[in-house]
Amino acid sequence: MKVVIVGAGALGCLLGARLAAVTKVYFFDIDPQTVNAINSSGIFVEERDGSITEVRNVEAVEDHSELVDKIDLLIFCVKSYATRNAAELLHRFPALSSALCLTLQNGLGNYEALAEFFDPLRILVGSTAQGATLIAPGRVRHGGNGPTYIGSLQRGKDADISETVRLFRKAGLEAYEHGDVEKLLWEKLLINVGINAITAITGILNGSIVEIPEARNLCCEAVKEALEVAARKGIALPENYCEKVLEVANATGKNRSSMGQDIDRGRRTEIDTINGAIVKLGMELDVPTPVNRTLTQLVKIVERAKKGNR
Ligand code: KPL
Repeated sequence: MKVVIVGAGALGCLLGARLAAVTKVYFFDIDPQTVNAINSSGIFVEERDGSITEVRNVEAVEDHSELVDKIDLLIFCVKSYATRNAAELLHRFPALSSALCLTLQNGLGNYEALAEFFDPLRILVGSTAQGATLIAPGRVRHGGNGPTYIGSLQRGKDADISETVRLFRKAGLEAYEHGDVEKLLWEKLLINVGINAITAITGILNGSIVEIPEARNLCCEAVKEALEVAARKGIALPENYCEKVLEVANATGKNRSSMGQDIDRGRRTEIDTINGAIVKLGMELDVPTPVNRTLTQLVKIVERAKKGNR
């Protein structure tokens, strides 16, 4: 199975490094510095015990036409705002057009963006709790192991799902099939709704969400609104989901959320597909979402201010 990791960020590098032990892995990234770093030195993973795993047998391309091998699986790890552009670019290329696509990204709308260009029957949806932080292009710190769940929004995809799960497991990644990926996406979304914006705006680590009472309350208010939107959409989630979000904040306590890291680096955030997506859906479904609206606006202010400083 030949795999292309679309987006050599933190998660992309980690997954690519693990999968390269059992299959041919290419990286597709639009950043020339990243592509050069991977092609000249490979991927470095700083493991949790302090050791370094060096992975040399990978190739990176900046231009999809450099991919001549027929590709079996595209794993989308780009930021959610870049999914549509990446899919538009990649689907035209014959080596990729019949590949299976798997999105493991944060936020809502990734499946829909992929389905504009790829056959919806070839798209798998998943969520991973692998923790990773990008230290430099091609260099990643492994923050923690966690399960990856993979499923489909279409019926009859069991063979593709189990083959992909098998590939992950062969590479030493804990992976499972999931029968209700819409619920899975919402569960991940709620975690990001409750943690990411607050940590991004305030500069705190994930664990402080649990420790600081005001942060904890705000997190639960944002999650409560998102639960109301989910319920109006017919997605049943436990009412006390904030407890689960707080557990994740605690378990990833020493980490800065991905949105926090984006803000720290002066990069665009995924706010529009996380809290912003709740606001948009809330408007469509007539559910008030003032907390998520304020968090979205505050992230945008900080994002602009930080970009302006660069
Ligand atoms: O998914 C995450 C993110 O930062 O995007 C969490 C789970 C909040 C871990 O940081």
